[in-house]
Amino acid sequence: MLIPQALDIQNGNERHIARALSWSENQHPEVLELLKTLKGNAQVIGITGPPGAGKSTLVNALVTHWRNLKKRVAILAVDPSSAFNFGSLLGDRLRMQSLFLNEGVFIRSVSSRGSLGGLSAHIIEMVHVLKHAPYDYILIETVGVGQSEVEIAGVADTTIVVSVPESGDEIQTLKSGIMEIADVFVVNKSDRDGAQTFANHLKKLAHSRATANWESPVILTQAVDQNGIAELSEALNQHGNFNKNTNRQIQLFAEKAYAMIQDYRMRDLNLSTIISDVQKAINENPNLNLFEFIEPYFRKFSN
Ligand SMILES: Nc1nc2c(ncn2[C@@H]2O[C@H](COP(=O)(O)OP(=O)(O)OP(=O)(O)O)[C@@H](O)[C@H]2O)c(=O)[nH]1
Ligand SMILES: [Mg+2]
Repeated sequence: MLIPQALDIQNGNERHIARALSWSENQHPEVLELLKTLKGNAQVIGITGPPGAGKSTLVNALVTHWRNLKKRVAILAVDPSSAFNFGSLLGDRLRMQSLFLNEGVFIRSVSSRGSLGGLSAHIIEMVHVLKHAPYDYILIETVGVGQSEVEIAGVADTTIVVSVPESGDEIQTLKSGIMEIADVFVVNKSDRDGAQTFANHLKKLAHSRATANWESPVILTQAVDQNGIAELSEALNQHGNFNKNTNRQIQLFAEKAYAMIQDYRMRDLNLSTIISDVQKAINENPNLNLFEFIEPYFRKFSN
């Protein structure tokens, strides 16, 4: 079995990169030792938005743009766990095949499995591996259903929220949560009616919640025709530079640390073990007290 080496990852050896990513996904006992030796500061860009908004097309367009500039890109495609989206995922695989053939582009699908309402620990680890590898940008694409889009905001340095002009209800959806996570707004399919009006609405919203340091720009794109992509890339670079100089970095680091601590603490604990513990305890004491029962687990955590 190949043991992933930091130096090989740094040199861009895809077998070593892939193996290290598998170590994270499978919670290999030595993954922590490996991760401790890795470092890097490529910009991590999350891209989210409702199904069909054009996220995958945008990823394709951005990668095309960056490859023309000789930039190297890694893509993590976060699989929605529900069967409902399976069809679109297969479509993505087919479309992404042209990227696969492109040297300097690395693509990996990951599941969005099991996180406790927080960040998915294995995705944080996988991003850490990819940062050590020689990529200029790391893109994470999620399907915007459920909470995966909010999770991604904690992993990404820069979050793009993609929407499309046609639905007036869209603004309502954006207001209810995912608005907060956008560092850059994209109005894709801007070839359609109402794109400019919709973008103006978004601009007002973005302005109303701007900080002294950053107001999320609204970029109109036509991903299928590569329109607006250079402008989007420029906005991403600007946000990347802005990020280096603010408290936001501390906030992001702390959120990731919190998610990882939570994950590692819970690792040797699962519901089926607890069920069998409860069975034993109830046999001994039919009036088992819940809080007496859980206390030993806390003690286990605190050493
Ligand atoms: N008219 C128009 N169509 C576009 C544009 N960008 C993407 N599309 C089309 O919109 C459809 C959905 O695009 P995808 O890139 O698969 O969207 P997605 O957000 O990745 O979709 P899911 O992965 O299912 O959430 C495809 O048929 C694209 O060709 C655009 O700028 N204009
Ligand atoms: Mg897609």
